[in-house]
Amino acid sequence: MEERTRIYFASDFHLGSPNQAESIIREKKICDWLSSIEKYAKEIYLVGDVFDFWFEYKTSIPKGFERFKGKLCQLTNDGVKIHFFPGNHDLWTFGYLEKELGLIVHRKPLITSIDGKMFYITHGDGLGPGNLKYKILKSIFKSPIAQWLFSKIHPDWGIQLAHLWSRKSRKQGGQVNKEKLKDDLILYSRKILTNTDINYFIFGHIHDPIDVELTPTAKYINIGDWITHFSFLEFHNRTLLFKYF
Ligand SMILES: [Mn+2]
Repeated sequence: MEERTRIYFASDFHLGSPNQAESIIREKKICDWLSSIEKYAKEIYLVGDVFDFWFEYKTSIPKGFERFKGKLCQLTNDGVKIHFFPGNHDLWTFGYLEKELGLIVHRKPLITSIDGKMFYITHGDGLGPGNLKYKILKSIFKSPIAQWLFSKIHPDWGIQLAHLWSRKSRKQGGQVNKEKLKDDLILYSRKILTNTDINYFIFGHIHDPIDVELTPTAKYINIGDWITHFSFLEFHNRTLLFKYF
């Protein structure tokens, strides 16, 4: 068997959206993808919005995603390191994914060296200049008091409320200018480059596979999504490639 040496990046599965019947088709496809890479994968980075909504109550979690979670458990049992970056849809994880699934959860952007290349990895929401309204909203979402209050709403109501909210913001989000989001993230990346050597900035969030050369040694990358693109990145022999499943 070939040694597990390759690194993978994927984001924006949005499991659960738009409904169980459609989501489960994507979920099976994601599991097939994971099966196809498992003999090569040393580490897998899931860069946000894996779940369209996720909230860990003290004694329960949302229904669903059993195949996917089982697949992750099988991989982590086998020693594959799986990194999970909360996105703007699934930031309410409080230890269950670490404890039960063996994931490594990064609540802040990760700067890491892989095979001598420097990576900067994060979901990418609320970064860069402007977007004050969203930044305020996010600070509420991240506030322990707001999270505690939400956890006291019965899950049948709370989860329904979250789905309503998500649908509403998606309708508005349809008009969110992806070019503007991209430009903000590029500005953000360039600012980091002024004092840190990074070879690859890896973001999710925008849902399109994007690859921009910032300098001869630094690239800005959006991984894409698993709603329309089924895109992922493979890092192998010090080379990073876009791939499609
Ligand atoms: Mn997303």
